Amino acid sequence: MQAGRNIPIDVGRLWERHEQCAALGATPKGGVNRSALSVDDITLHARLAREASGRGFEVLLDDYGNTFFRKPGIEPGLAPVMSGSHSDTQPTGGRFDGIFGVLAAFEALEAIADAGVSHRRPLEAVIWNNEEGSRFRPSAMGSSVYVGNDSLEEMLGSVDDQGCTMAQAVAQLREAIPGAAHRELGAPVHAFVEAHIEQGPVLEREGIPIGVVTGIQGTRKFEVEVLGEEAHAGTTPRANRRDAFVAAVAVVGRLHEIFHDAADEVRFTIGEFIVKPGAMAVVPSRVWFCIDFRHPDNDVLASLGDRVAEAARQGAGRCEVRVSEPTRAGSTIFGDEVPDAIVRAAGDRGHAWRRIYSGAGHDARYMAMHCPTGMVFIPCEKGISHNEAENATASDLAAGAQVLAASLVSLADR
Ligand code: HGY
Ligand code: MN
Ligand code: MN
Repeated sequence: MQAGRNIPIDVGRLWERHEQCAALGATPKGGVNRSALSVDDITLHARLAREASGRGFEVLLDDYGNTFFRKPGIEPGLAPVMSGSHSDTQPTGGRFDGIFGVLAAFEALEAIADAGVSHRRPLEAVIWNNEEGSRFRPSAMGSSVYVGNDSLEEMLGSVDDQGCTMAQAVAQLREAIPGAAHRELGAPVHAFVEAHIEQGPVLEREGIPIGVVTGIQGTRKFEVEVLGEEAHAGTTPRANRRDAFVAAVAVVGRLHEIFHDAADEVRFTIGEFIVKPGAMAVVPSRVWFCIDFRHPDNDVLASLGDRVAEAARQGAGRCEVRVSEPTRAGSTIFGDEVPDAIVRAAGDRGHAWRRIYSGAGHDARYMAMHCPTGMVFIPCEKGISHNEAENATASDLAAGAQVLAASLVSLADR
């Protein structure tokens, strides 16, 4: 039992890597815009792959562009204990969402190697492909495809705004990591632990460095297309118009009434709204928007979510309306095994911790369908995330990586 073994984290190395990654896709406001498998993201993968090889870790790539760095264990044939997150960001993203979980896992492998701590099972750090879903839709495809929740063929066919398919983007990644070995999708994993910034205000407010995540709230994502007819803005009377914008505004109004809850537990967001053809003197013929709906209670997810199509039809008037639902994931409750290992690791190292539920989505949601799973949260400044101002302290990053490293070793000895 090595749960109490000291595994010193190199705070400087961990911070420096965050700085280097933040330079890839850096925005003028101090944030990061690094879309999945963009040139910057592929550079990041290739750099970590080089460093992994330099440390003697094996580099593996699966058919969906998930990248793994493996430190062998005493018994190489056993299923690995895995940790990691994503390297892509939102268009106005920050320096920690996702990449902290990748770099904490990488640092854990290095720190375990530096400390000469042995472990039965292999340890792996993973970069899941396309978690944010801002270049290729839907989100969290990498982990979802890995566990068989989404189809490989369909997701490789996802197309970005420039017409590039995910299959083409994954081929570019493969070229950038020529030495990577092939990893089977769905290969068994003994346990998965994801480290992440909290993206909310609780840990900072309470002065607690470690959140032991109990679960992730469920989500349904919809795409709504309203189709009308182009017409001259100066000559067409109201009765003759099929104005897609006017119809879409009515649909949105109805949706806001339906999704309003006095308790403020429902999370309902329309984050993207496109009007076509987008010319001042033309009555719009097409509106596209997406809905991000989240709630911890699966019954509420079902009953409210099922009203989207009806609200769209009623609001659309004379326009045609199409609704699709690319993502539906119920709320996730992690079992005890991994959270208990995290609790012990935090306690052994004298870090205050509390249990916490995740409002944000994570790859851990899909890994929980595949193997015992848990998450370590660390505080972020004012709870700000999906924002270029996102911030966290080097000491909190290191505390999270330390608890992660100890958790991985204890899970890898089972
Ligand atoms: O949207 C989410 O919850 C995640 O940050 N991608
Ligand atoms: Mn994230
Ligand atoms: Mn995010």
